[in-house]
Amino acid sequence: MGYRVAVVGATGNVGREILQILSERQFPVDEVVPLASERSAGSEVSFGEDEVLKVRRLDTFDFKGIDIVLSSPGAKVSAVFAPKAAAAGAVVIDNTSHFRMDPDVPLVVPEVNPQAIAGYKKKGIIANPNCSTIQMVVALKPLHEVAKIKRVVVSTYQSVSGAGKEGMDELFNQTRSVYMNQSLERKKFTKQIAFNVIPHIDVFMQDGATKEEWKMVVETKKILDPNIDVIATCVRVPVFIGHSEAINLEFESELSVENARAALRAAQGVTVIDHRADEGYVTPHECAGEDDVFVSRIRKDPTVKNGLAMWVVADNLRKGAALNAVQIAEVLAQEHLAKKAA
Ligand code: 11C
Repeated sequence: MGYRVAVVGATGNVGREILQILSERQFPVDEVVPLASERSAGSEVSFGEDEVLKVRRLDTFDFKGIDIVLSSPGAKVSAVFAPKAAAAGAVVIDNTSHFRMDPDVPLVVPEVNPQAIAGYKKKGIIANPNCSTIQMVVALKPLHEVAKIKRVVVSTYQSVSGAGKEGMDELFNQTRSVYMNQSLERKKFTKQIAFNVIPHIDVFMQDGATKEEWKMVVETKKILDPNIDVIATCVRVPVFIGHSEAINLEFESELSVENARAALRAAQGVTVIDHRADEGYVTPHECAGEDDVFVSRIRKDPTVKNGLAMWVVADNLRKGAALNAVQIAEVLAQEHLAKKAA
């Protein structure tokens, strides 16, 4: 016997990827229900190679009988429907920022803190972290285990798909307009994104950081270790899929480049491609469609005691969102809802 799974935000970038990954990984489903706003209801989405599912309305849907909800609408939508779905008996794995810092909601990356999943019982909700945090903590965890990390300085190079389908359309349309000598339309981003970079993702906070940067700080502390200090600069770049991060680490004790590479090579969900030669590193273009977090350019940071620098890329729609959510559902199904496993 399998599970009845609802996918909320099924027509968005992440929702479509969730449907694809559920099918690819043969998650044991009896039924999959795609849900979205009234505007998208009635449209069709693909599930696997040859199934087409009709999208239903989220606002009037009755979650009774649904076991797991994989959710990726806007944060305001999650705030309203997730507690209702949980009250009806479903476990909600929510991809929005709304519940992440709630102490009664676990924030989970299965390679890093799978034990936290048990906390779902408090509210029936598990939060999926922000994409830029997920790929970073997957790469930090194996290093933190061998030589405690004290401080992280990270600069991100985030693709436009993090801003949804409209973000991808804006990059495409602006690029075309530049080549056609037409005026550029700007809706989603605060500045021109074609042939540019924008050091501004999400809203500004009081201290001058953006909310995206704040998320990387507080989410890393919640998932990995509250004692790690993090400073982030998050930048939008004209790349369609794949977030990149230049990370500088300061450890409590010395960690050689060789031992760091060995720890990362042994870690689940990490691929090390690190040759000091042309093409001996991974770019976002190459990681699109891949599941792993890729680590390259591992080297000493001689400007601090016990420092290392590295380059980390991952597909933000897969490991940064949909895949991480499905992996949480897999652990939930195998270890917590086991009575219903096929
Ligand atoms: C971006 N990281 O690239 C964001 C998207 O808190 O889940 C995901 C926002 C979030 O724009």
